[in-house]
Amino acid sequence: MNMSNKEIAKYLLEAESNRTDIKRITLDKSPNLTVEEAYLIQEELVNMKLEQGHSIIGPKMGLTSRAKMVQMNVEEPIYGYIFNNMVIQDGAEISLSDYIHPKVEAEIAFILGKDIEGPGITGAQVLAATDYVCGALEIIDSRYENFNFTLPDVIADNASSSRVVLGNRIRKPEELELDLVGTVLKINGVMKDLGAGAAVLGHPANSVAMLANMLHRKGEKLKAGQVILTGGITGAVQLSYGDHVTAKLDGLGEVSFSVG
Ligand code: OOG
Ligand code: MG
Repeated sequence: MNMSNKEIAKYLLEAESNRTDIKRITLDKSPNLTVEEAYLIQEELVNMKLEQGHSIIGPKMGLTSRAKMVQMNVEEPIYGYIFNNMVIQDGAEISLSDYIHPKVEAEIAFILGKDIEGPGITGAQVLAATDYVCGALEIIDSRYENFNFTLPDVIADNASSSRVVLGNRIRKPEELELDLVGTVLKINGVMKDLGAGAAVLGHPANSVAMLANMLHRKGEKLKAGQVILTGGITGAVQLSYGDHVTAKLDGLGEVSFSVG
């Protein structure tokens, strides 16, 4: 039985609001789903969130590092959208009961000073258009059982987006060598994963460039003021009750939250 894009988007949104996992849509609901169609479902889902009164803080990239591609068994970068109601304050406590099966990953975020419009955008152009960078923790919470999905499934599901914690040490991009930013992800003081900015497509600015070029295919662009997550440097780590999560990024300080 094939459902319309709107029906699938609604089904995914319901799983999110009921905090119940669902089988990936390519299993039975939409077995022949293509990447292009999956982005159309994502567009419906994004529009439904906008209609609910939420606003976009920026698009995000996902599956931009080898660590993430290997972990999720998906070989291509994707994008999704982060909304204002997904932002958690640095140091805050989240409640495990608000999620299905959340995981956390450490990232570098870009805050744009100028619009960036593809095609043909390079990392250097991105750096010139960026006002600030900061460290971030992204909480992902796939709506699919056991985070089991194919490329079109995860695109339709807004790239597993759930929450983001932005670090409060913001820096000008030229003050750092972003590819060399060492990153350590710790839970309750125990190191869970580590990496450097270069894990993300060689340099996190390349991730924003790829995003601008992908958005161009839809006639869209990145806008001044948007906050862009460039994708997990580290693999994602499952969250449990009582966890205190910290990411340390060289030159960008610490970002943290707790799980209650
Ligand atoms: C998809 C989301 C990927 C990242 O940073 O790689 C992502 C997933 O792994 O569920 O946000
Ligand atoms: Mg991410």
